[in-house]
Amino acid sequence: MQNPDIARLFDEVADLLEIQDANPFRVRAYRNAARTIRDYPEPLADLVHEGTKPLTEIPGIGDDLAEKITEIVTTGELSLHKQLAKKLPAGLLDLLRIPGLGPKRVKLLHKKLKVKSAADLAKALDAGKVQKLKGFGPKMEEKLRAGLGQAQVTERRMLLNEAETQADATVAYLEAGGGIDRIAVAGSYRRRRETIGDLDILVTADASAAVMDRFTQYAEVAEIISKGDTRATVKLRGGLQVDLRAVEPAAYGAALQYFTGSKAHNVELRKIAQEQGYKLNEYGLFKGTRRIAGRTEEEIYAKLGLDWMPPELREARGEIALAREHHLPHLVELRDIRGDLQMHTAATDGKATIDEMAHAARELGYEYIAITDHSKRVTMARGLDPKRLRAQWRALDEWNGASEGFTILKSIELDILESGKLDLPDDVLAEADYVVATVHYGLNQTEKELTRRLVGAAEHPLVDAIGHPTGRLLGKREPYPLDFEALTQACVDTGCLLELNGHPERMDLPDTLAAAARRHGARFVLSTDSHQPGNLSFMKYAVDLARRAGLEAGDILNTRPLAEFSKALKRARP
Ligand code: DGT
Ligand code: CA
Ligand code: CA
Ligand code: ZN
Repeated sequence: MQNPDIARLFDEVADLLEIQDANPFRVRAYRNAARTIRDYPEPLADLVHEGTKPLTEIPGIGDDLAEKITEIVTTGELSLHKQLAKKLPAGLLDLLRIPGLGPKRVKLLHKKLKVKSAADLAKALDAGKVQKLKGFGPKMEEKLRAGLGQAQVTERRMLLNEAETQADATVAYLEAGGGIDRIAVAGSYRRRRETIGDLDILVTADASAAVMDRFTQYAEVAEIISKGDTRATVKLRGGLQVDLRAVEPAAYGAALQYFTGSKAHNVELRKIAQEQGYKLNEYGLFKGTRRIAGRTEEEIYAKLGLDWMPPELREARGEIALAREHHLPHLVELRDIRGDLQMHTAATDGKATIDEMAHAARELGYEYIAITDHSKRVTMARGLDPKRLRAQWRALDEWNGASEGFTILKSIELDILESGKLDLPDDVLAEADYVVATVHYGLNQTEKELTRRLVGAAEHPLVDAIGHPTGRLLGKREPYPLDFEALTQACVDTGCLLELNGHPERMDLPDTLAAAARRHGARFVLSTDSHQPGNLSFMKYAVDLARRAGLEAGDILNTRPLAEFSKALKRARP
């Protein structure tokens, strides 16, 4: 059991409890535990098996949760989860995957309309019953209709960081068996999409049948879907499907290219090959029946007159034309990043102290960070009022005075209120080093209202950046309605930055919007929205996102040394 699998079980327990009207504190305890476990840097299964450190030393994990984690790791199941699930119709949990439906609404649909499945919900919608329920209305009805369609066509996708945990563990397991020459995870995973449908693993091996045997014996496998001598497909316990293919070394590059995709990129590429009198498939590039390339991706692209393209760009969004003209962008890399511009501490909804966050950031080689706790409107997180914020800033002045070679910027995640006003007065904002403004409330306003709020914030002289600009939460909440072009224009005009938030649940801005903003001349910052030191490693996902958007280091302000970064901020403009 990997950490994400344990976390998912706890999340589902929280959902089940909430649908069954359990004590809200109990629900919260499971949700918090799920989050902690998902972000925990070491596999909990190792802790359980090796017994080096008691689980209860993990913040937020008491005796009861520790016992449940041990049960999950040792038996692969959680009896509480089973008991709770037994009390409800099986289809009810599926409803939670529909955007807009949380446990509260699912509970109402179940109680009032006897909805037990997606099919029931579709019927209730058609009968016009749903919009009469309290808290639903015609707008929600429309959203559910759209969500229902989506949920039916697209199966559940896994967040990139969870898929990465599974990919790393699976590859390590396969390699430990020996006999593998080359191994790569291709597909959307290699393209670093923010969600992953399934994993596509390629190997070269002398005895491929033995590799397939080992693969299907992997302890994390819940179901073997198919198995042959050169190919097998399994489903892991967490629900993720994994394809494993063995190929000959002479075709490895061709297979890697083909299975990396995207499909749209491959279709374009195959057309180019045909135009030049070649045939391209997963076995190689062929002239008649003779294979003229296939060992590496580079030689295939080169034979077609193209530069090698980073997988992140292979979405048929113009990268092939750029590769032909030798004009591919020089994509930003993780090592270009010198600071992290969004994180929370225990002063609001984070888990660690300023010192712990700073220490961890320093270990990563950063030169600076911004502490961006919430402002007061976010009461759920005990957001900071001017008095508490100024006290924090005094502490930061002291910290900075006592340290060398590392700076903590005085900052705030400033709420843009429903009215469009900012949550803190200008005299406070003027004392900050960096301000990132975000929207958390009034998300059901119209596009016009939301656009006015965000554009207004971008135009404010003391707002340096717009954080998680679309507000999407992957698999949970759709972006709010927004005229993104108007926001981009305001950012370009005023020098306001757009944040690429690399928290795996956000990945916001989405890559296509970030690419569009770049074409308009916008500038960006990368951040993790960390709530504990372990989250700071999410920066790699922010970089993934930036690369998919075609961003270079020069487009991103926190690739610059502190003095240059600060000078380039809007607030430094004369
Ligand atoms: P996913 O798994 O939904 O996150 O996305 P992918 O891109 O990993 O898609 P997947 O697993 O269905 O297929 C892996 C790659 O194999 C895909 O990116 C391109 C290639 N591929 C699959 N089907 C086709 C096809 O019909 N035509 C072409 N040209 N390539 C295909
Ligand atoms: Ca895939
Ligand atoms: Ca696949
Ligand atoms: Zn936020």
